[in-house]
Amino acid sequence: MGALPRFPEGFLWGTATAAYQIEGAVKEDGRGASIWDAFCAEPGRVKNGATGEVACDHYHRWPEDVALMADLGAGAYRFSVAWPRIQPEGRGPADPRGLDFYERLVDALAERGIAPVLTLYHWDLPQALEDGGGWLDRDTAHRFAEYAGLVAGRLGDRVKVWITLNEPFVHMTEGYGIGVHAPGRALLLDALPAAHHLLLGHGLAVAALRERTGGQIALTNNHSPVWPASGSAADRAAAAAFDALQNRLFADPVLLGRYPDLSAYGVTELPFVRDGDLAAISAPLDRLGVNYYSPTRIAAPRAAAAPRPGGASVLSEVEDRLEGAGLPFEDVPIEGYRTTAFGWPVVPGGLRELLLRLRDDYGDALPPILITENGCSVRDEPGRPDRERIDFLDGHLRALHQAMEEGVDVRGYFVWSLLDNFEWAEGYEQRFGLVHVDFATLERTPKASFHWLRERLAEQRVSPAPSG
Ligand code: IFM
Repeated sequence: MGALPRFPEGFLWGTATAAYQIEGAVKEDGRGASIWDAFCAEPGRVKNGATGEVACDHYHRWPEDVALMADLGAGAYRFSVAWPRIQPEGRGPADPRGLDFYERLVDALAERGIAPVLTLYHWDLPQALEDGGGWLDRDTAHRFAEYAGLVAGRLGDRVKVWITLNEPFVHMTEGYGIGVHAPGRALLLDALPAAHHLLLGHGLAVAALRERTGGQIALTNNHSPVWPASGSAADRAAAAAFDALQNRLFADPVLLGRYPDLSAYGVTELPFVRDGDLAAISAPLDRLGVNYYSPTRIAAPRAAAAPRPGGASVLSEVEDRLEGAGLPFEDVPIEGYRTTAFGWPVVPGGLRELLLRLRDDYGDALPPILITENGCSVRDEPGRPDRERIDFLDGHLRALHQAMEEGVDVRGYFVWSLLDNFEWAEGYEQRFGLVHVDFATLERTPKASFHWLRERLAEQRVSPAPSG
């Protein structure tokens, strides 16, 4: 291992977090309820009954977290704003206390020379909007643009990059499609209007942001190279169908102004799309945020579902429902790679493959890319060598550099995550942080990967590192 190849001058190096996963203080300073507060309160939804009520208590400990970033030598920080802190009911005037909190954070980052990269929506919809239909309701897109305007009205002069949405694919499928995330709705393909309204919200927010900021504007998708399980025509068709959902549904409308072919799902018309929507959705972007974790391996669905061993866990119920839904693909394990604590295969080359593919598929329509999330969960404790995370980051950064050498325009890389945090339905079991958090005492302890990255960032700044 050792020094990384040299990345270009001005490349943004940062860490990423999200409001509900770290802030806590869910009832403080007028914050309204979010769909995640409601979801966590439902028994059986989140492992061990965990909630984001305290999380990392970042709402109070943010100065310590900013100091950690400065110590790391990071040049940027990607965080998200909790919509219910700004508009507790999802509409109407902003609560100044919410804006004050993020203003203090942004100013403290600037004092340390850390560029703020602000995500407006990382899944914490105000519950009041969900009560009115959430993202299934077109009005939520308009409410989102209103909220974007309020945040940009206060911070438009200071935020370098604005990301409208984080991973709308995950939000739609897990939140509205199969219900393992908030708001816990299991509508399968009837969740598609949520996809369109998220995209419309993105497009309307871009317009609201452009009026109020000269900062760069982006959307973050999570992308995954899709590998057919075999060379058979059936497996290749299944992989193409899955690709349309995971990679194209939230990228084609934005970059190309049209929806991908969803006929494999029996979807040939999208009655909720109105005239002018696609023009709003495809407003030019300055950056595309790409989150990468692993490839996906896809096979044609089995003709008859084999009986599933084991009890009726939430997950097996979901899988049974999916099998019954007649989807045109089946997710199959990737073998032959090490896996993270989550069980995700570690495939650094998948990042290069994905970036080359985005370039080839979208050509001139592809804006410069920011890798807005990449990282892994490790079963770690302070004092452990944290070798797995170091290997993961080293391998992925080398693969990223390779893709850049092959001509993909990437301008930054953000490790998920700065801190161990609330990992959604997994509660606190999956630890993604460069910094260990003891959830009993909230003490932060930088891990070996933090120290490793600090050294690599220092090398990038001070001397030309050997390439190759
Ligand atoms: O923790 C999540 C994050 O909120 C969105 N992207 C993937 C991460 C790891 O699962």
